[in-house]
Amino acid sequence: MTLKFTKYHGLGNDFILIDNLASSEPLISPDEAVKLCDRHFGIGADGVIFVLRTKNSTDYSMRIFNSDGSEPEMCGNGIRCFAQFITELEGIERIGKTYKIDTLAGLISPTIMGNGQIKVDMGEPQLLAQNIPTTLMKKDEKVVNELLVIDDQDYFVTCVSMGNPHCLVFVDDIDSVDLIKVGPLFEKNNYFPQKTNTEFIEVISSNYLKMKVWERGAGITLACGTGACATVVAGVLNNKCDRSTTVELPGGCLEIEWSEKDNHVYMTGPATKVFSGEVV
Ligand code: ZDP
Repeated sequence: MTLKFTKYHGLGNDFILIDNLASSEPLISPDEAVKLCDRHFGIGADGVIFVLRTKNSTDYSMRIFNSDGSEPEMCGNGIRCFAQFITELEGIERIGKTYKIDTLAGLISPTIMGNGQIKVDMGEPQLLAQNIPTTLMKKDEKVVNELLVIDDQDYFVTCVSMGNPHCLVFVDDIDSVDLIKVGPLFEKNNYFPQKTNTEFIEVISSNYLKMKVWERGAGITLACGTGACATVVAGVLNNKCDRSTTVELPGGCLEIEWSEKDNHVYMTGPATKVFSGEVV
């Protein structure tokens, strides 16, 4: 089978986008996605994203496979790439247009802002332990600045779900965090039954945070959109930042706002096309 694809990235978090509109099920299996994501034997990406025919009143449906073949509920950088890719498939400039996208985390609405920028209504963050999910606290309690001991070291963590699980850790100096060593210990920790994405955050000022991420199912990536949203939610819960804050990731900056009005998190950032091609 030959498969047409387009490569996009959102701040260096890179994805293989597949026009899957002919069907409501992904054209390739998770195992095939792992091969395509391989940076030496495949195209190379942090994940594969499918633009699918929707089964409900939304405009399109999105599914994602991580580079290890697991399937996350949502992907923040991915949905910006998804929205930009749709305008390419539709062949029309769509500045100002808001799409309704069906994801495993529910309805997500990206708006095309022009200049390659996309603003996404990421919905409401979930804070109760059972919805992260984590067993660090009782089911109906929030996890804000709680002690988690990993490899004999104390970490104070806050947990937020943006559809997918995030464990947020504020540290004095993110450069001192050995992500390759500690990332997997958080990801596969028993307190997180669905595993977890983990973000280490340094507060630069009340509206500027620096973050680096170990992603569930993908490892170190240059950016994580859902993670940046979860970072600002955790920052507000811990009185460390404003509701409207810039998050600097290794691949660049995202503007995040946790709205007081509707409790939704809004993320603004770029989506960039790299190339398109065909794989055999
Ligand atoms: O939750 C997970 O398993 C993540 N690896 C999904 C991907 C998240 C992403 N980095 C984002 O930008 O939200 C794409």
